[in-house]
Amino acid sequence: MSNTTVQSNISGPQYDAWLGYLQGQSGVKGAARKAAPVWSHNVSVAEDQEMISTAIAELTQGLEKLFDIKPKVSHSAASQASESDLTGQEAHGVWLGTWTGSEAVAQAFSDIERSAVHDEGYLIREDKEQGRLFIGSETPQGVLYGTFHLLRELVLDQESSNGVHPAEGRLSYIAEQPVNALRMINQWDNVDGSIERGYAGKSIFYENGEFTRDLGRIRDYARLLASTGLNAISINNVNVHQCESLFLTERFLGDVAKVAAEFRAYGIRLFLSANYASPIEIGGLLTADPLDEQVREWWNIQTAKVYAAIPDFGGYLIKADSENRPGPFTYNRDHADGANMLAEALRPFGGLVIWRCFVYNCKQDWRDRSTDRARAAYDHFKPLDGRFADNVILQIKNGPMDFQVREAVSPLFGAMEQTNQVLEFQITQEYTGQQRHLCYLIPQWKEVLDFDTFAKGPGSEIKRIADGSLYNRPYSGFAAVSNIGADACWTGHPLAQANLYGYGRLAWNPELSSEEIAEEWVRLTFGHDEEVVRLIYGMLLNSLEIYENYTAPLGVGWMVNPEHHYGPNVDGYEYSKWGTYHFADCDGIGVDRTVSSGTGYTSQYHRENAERYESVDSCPDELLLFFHHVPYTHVLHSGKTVIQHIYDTHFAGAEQAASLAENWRQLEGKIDPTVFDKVAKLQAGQAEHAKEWRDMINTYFYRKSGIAEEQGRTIY
Ligand code: GCV
Repeated sequence: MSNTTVQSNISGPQYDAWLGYLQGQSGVKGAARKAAPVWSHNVSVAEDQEMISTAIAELTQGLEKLFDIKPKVSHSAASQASESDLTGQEAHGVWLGTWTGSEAVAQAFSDIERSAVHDEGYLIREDKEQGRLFIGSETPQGVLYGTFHLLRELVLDQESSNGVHPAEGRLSYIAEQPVNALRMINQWDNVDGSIERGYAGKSIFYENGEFTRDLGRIRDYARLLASTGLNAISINNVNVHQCESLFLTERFLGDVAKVAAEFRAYGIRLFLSANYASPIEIGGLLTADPLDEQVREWWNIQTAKVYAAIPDFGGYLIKADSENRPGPFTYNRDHADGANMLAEALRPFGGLVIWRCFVYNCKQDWRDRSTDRARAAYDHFKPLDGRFADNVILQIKNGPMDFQVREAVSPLFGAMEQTNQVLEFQITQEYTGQQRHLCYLIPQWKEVLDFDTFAKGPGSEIKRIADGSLYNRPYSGFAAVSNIGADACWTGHPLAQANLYGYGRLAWNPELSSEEIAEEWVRLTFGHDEEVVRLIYGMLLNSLEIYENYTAPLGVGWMVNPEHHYGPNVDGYEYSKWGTYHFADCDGIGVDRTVSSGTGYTSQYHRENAERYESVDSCPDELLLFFHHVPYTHVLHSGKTVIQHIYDTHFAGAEQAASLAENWRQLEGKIDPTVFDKVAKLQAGQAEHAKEWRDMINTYFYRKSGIAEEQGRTIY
């Protein structure tokens, strides 16, 4: 898969993921191949720039796989590509480049067209009469994104065998601009080779306390990320241990620089998670107080060393005062003090501090009902609005708890007008089946993005806070915890690749629908056999609701085994210190987060949402137990009682999980046998495990409530 001299030694079905460039009707070798477009035989380039070279390598490799032709690549000076030189056979071809680097490309678009895109945005024009295609951008990065877009369109074009020439329908003119500036992925990889919350094997970055030598695998990952439009990565766990703290030092900086080079070729900027207590742990100081001059100087010097090794280094990602990690609280300082100290060190180099807001009391007393973990991020950070330096971005998880299958959206979005913010999702399926269960997460993320905060009246959706437009912030965007590992198919469950792909596509354009993304991914990955597309597409789109059905009901969350978080355990976190309770007793269940009788969390939302959540009558069913403690006999808007809803969804969910397995079995013979077998096993396992969930949850609530299931189905 690699296009450089460093080759990864991994291969196998699904290693290419969505970049397999399948051709023909079903993507099966030997199927009818579409005729190669006339322009595909020649590629002209006038610039000598690394990312443009990457774009050419990707383009030639893609065209070769798709059409079995080896395009001729001509490198020419910018002026040579003028109109008079475009004659004969050479007049057909692809021209790619930046406005300033390639005259031919610049001339292919009008001033108005060019001014409609900037920075990483790009334009594509196909001139069918002349047999030419142009990909242009202000930046080499934009040219690379345009190239991946072209290749994607060429694969998706293969579907239209119904008389419409694909290029007419899809290609003739494309203008694209990313909606979010920062489109980042966070690795939770440790230098010992393990991955916190990783479900796809060991790290591709590290083994046994050292950086990997398999840079080819890292480059292959970079190309997967870039092909979806991602442009930033932090390469180590936010829980930074002693050993990874040394990434900022001579011990590891050379290795970090090598990894940065692999990502740079694909336009991806490298960040490091840093240990807030580094001045003590690796600097030999006695304090990490952000206002201490020596501490500030230590960060300034260390940061300068990092930039000497990696001039385009992105900056630091910080988890501080969170889950036993060190932070400014130790010195009676606040998070603005801590973040601004690092911002000062990074500012001379154009670096960013990405400071996480996942700050809560993880040593809570379960008897104390007044402390509410959901409140914590807002309570800590809202008072600091306006105090953060301009190169600090707060990274806020999509919900106030922790990536549950259903929880409310974080009220911190819409609460900090004067602060840069990045929205954090979790692609790795910590609480959503750990890549053993199928759970296509894009619909969940879409709901978050489309949520109206009413921060500046109607139309103040979270996507407008994440993209910086609502508050006109200089830095903003998306971050997400990666779901990949050294597994040959990258993601443990082959269909979990759709979440990684979808995350990148959504970060580029949050207006894409879950359906569009699913269909794209299935066609790119499995080809165009209509039965294959229909079945996998259906499986993906139903999977989140199915998972929610047989797991934690009505937004209550957390009914999982402690620590590893896999499998049902209703009271697993009920008497613990983590602040994750459901308060089920013999009469009812749920957390009262109202102002009138509970923790007052509802007041953290703007009026329209606060009122909707405060009242049990207007609170949406799916979040009822997140906001209210109600009797089991409470009647939902659906007309069912809470207890019957629990029973019904769990019976339905287990049946639906069985039908996912059944759907997949219908694909035998139509999918690569290794992938078929792997997914068949996983789906059979999910179906069995869904029964376990069903029976544990139903039995628990039947025993607690003593209320019989209306249809007399088996509960133990
Ligand atoms: C990296 C949850 C996870 C932790 C994770 C933490 C975080 O608590 O279980 O593994 O730590 O979130 O996001 O920092």
